[in-house]
Amino acid sequence: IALDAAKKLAARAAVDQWVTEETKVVGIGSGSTIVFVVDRIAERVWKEGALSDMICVPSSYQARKLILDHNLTLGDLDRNCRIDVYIDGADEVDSGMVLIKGGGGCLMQEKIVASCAKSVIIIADYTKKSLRLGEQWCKGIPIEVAPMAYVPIKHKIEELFGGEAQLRIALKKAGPIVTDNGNFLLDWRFVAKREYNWYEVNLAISMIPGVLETGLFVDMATKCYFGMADGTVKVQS
Ligand code: DER
Repeated sequence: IALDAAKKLAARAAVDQWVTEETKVVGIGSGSTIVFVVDRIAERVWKEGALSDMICVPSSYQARKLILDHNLTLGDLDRNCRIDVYIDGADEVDSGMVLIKGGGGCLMQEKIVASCAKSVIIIADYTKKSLRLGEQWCKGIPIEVAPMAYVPIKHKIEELFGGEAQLRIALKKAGPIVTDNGNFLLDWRFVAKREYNWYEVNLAISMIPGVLETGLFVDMATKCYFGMADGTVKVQS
């Protein structure tokens, strides 16, 4: 089946499993797969008259617009910081459920909102499922950095862990990508053959002055739903 159909299968399975009448606050991730999640929630709200007074907390301007465009109730962490379930995509999921996220450049807000949720549900098509990080996703691990510090941070990461960290340049704007938070992004292409302890890598990179957040989501996912090429949904937990 087509990738979008696989994404839709994963999204539907996750929403129907994790968004119930008891769900008061749901965190909405960013990217292309999450669109199918918001579509399904809206279908339940507007076609089935279900999930009344449920609040959706966005993880980006994109997620915020999705919520508004579907006339769902918009919330924020100021008023709704106890989130029942956070649903989001991923760029890659390894066998230990370590995630690479940030392909869409929203990793900082995604990690913040995810950290406020009781359950973190990841949805993806089959191309995101790997044994080892880097098998499928070749664009590197996104890292959100203060604009003034991207060069020293780049050097520090390469000294510590090898590989190459590249400033993410915009396609439809001259110059670097600027995130929703006004920061730059480095994409760190790590050494594929090298054994990394991702927990330690995440900590070490996070401690470099000027690093706001990494796209390594370690020990954060509760369950992952993969839409498979044969039309089935595989659940990893
Ligand atoms: O940028 C992000 O973190 C997105 O959630 C990404 O990881 C998944 O994007 P996709 O659903 O478009 O593949």
